[in-house]
Amino acid sequence: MKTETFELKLSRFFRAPRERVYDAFVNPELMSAWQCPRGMVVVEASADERVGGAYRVQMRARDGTRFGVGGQYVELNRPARLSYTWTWEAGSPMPEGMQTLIEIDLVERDGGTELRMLHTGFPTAELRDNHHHGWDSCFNRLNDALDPQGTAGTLTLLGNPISTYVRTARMGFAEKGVAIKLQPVKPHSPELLAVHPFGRMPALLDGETAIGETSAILRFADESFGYGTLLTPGRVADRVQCEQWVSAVNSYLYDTMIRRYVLPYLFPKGEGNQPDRAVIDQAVGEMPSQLAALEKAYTSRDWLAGPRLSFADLFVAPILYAIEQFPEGRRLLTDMPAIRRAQAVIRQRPSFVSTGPQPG
Ligand SMILES: N[C@@H](CCC(=O)N[C@@H](CS)C(=O)NCC(=O)O)C(=O)O
Repeated sequence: MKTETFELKLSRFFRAPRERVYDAFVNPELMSAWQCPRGMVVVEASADERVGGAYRVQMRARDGTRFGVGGQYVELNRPARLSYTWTWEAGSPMPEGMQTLIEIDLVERDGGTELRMLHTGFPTAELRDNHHHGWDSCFNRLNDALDPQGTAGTLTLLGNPISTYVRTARMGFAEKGVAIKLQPVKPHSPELLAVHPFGRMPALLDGETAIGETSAILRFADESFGYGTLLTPGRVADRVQCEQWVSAVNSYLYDTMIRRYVLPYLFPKGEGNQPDRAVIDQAVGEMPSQLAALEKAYTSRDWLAGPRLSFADLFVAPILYAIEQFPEGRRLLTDMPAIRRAQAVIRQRPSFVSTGPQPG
């Protein structure tokens, strides 16, 4: 009796010639650049480019676990088509010895290449879906490697550059040295709602993968790129501090200092289109105790959580900059020497300089 199997069909456009896309499946150096999902690295790739020849990819997760996958080339028709078997090795999260087949067609289109993949032979729909997520992430990496725009060809951040949360996310990518495209959108606009279910900014698109909420976007940036420069503190105590400040921004600091202080100045809704004084005055009344907590945290060093920059500083710096643009915020900060010292340091960083709000 023939048992049912499941198949996966994917297609993806790359701004690269067919030969180059074809090489991505047979050239070990290029295979190393993309044949594992984001957050992992390929530690070894080999390929014997002939029909019946073997290829193998070994990848490593952040916790050090290694997974191997490999198979044989079944058909090699450069640069239009190739097919190969795909089998996970022992120790991988997929069933060992499960043999599937991958067929790739490469079609020239719009000055680039459309890749069509058919991956067949999955024993369950769940395994097919796991591979779908995996391939989406791998193709994002392939795009990073092939697209003349690099990562900016794949990563689009949706949001208004004036938003402090958008600046936090942009600073995170800049700190990681990862180029992104910024797509200006309005809160709750259809384009934003299509990516972020609550219509808030920023939201990120990595190819077809959507991510909302600034801390999730920073987590994605931190763990997917640049292993050498983590924005998450290494020590548990510092990680806890970091999370404490991120939560404080999301729960109180943004609400007081931006939503009820800066925004009423920027988008006046009071009588005669003037800033609503009652709203502003109430927020100003809450600011000294919040700033005092930050002043205390910055007293012994320039960073909020541990010996170097972390998510926490990326969340806080754009807010402090924003309140300083208005009279009460500027006045309150004159009494906060530790905050001013620490802000002077972070404001020197290219990530801060390159993400400043546009004049007007
Ligand atoms: N918790 C969200 C908050 C994002 C947020 O509130 N962004 C503001 C812009 S700075 C926004 O979209 N505001 C629109 C609104 O409040 O409806 C995050 O961390 O990303």
